[in-house]
Amino acid sequence: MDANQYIDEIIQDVLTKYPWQKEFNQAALEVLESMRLVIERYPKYAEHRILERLIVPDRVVVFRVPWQDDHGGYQVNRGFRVQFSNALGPYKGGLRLHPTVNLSVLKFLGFEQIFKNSLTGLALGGAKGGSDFDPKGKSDDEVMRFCQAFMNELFHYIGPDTDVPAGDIGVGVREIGYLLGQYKMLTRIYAGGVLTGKSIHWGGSLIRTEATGYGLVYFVDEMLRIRDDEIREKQVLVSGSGNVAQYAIDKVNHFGGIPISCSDSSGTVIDLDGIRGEKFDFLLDLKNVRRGRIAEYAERFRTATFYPGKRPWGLAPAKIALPCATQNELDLDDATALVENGCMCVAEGANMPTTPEAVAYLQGHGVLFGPGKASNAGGVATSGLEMSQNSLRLSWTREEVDEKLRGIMRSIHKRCRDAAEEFGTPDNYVNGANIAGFLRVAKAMDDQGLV
Ligand code: NDP
Ligand code: 2IT
Repeated sequence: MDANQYIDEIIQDVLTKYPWQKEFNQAALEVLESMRLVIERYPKYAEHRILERLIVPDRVVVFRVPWQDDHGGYQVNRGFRVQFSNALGPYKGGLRLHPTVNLSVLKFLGFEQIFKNSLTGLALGGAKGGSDFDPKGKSDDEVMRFCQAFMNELFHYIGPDTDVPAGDIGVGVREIGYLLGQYKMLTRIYAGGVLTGKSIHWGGSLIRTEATGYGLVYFVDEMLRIRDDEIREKQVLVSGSGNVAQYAIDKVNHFGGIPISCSDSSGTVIDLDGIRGEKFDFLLDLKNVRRGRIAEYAERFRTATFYPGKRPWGLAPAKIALPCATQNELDLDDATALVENGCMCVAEGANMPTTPEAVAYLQGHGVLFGPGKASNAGGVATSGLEMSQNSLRLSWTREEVDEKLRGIMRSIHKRCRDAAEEFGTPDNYVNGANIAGFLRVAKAMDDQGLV
């Protein structure tokens, strides 16, 4: 068995089958490249066609979502759920509401979720879903009617032991509330464990809201320890200003670092004085309550400057960069600017925010690079902890959940480093995450026969 030839053939097959699924192909190719090392050592996984099976979702559900706007107008969106793999546990992964959502985006997210969930060490399969609905500018009532219409179809396919959706871009506690309400109406069952990211007042877990951002910074802390370094007093560039960005900023402050940027799709705010205290509270209120634009931050605080249409990466020097908005938001030019400005660590809060060329450049210049499927796994890991609490009918304290989250991030970091080292590419967290994530899933698939 020539491992390289075998992988080349699978890559060719993926590329010719779905040339238009750019995001999925990008995510699949990255994993397949890491698999060259694995197949050489485990030819049995090639004989058993584990990779060919893993790149095809178990199933994809596509449906119509009809809803009524506040003016009585009829609206229609597309709804999706990609159930990728349940080798390790029930399908698990978020729902994204954004106009750019399509099958390619959700397949990339569902595929990465398999490896991410495997890395957590919990019993979670991989899935993703969502809609091309745009929540921007919609009233609460419109969002509610949309969520109800979305659940009218989705409820057939989910359940606490079947498939457990959660939040992602455009989906937070408000949307999860409307979704659970409709699930209850349709099934007459209070199955709290069917969704995670619930309000802490009715079945949610403490720390789930904070978990992705906190986990990301715990992961960065582990990476820096390898070089006998720490976050304290380092300037940190953060993109995005949603759930992940907010709590990454919060945790950077806890560690004594200086978060100096945040952004949204209209531009970037740089605040060299640090986004903290009253300014951090303003950010939370602006984005979570008033749902306003980030430019307002710079109108309110004189320490800040707003750069319309710009991403953060070249705007100010920083040792650490945390992309926390969306896919492919940090390209080769951005990576070059980061390195020129002395950046030594990039960790992904978003899913696949760094383009492949940028990843190669950063790794080639000695920058510690944490891929999202490892560094942002704290969110789904805490979703797993929410499911455990729902099954136990108990709630753990903030401290208990936070401690478990930190322990999980530590062990993910160790799994990545150990696998990277064992397979001959030390310090390469991309290979480490792909290989460690894959080996657990592959063993489960093999144990469970040809299905
Ligand atoms: P939110 O909806 O809370 O925030 C998204 C942020 O990213 C907003 O600031 C938004 O700006 C910006 N953004 C979204 N799309 C674009 C775009 N196309 N171009 C520029 N900016 C954009 O989402 P989350 O914080 O939950 O998610 C952010 C990232 O983290 C995503 O990649 C998600 O998949 C990933 N992630 C989320 C987890 C979670 O638990 N929520 C867990 C792990 C990963 P604007 O408001 O202007 O659109
Ligand atoms: O990308 C992700 O890991 C998430 N959006 C969180 C998924 C989850 O089930 O908590």
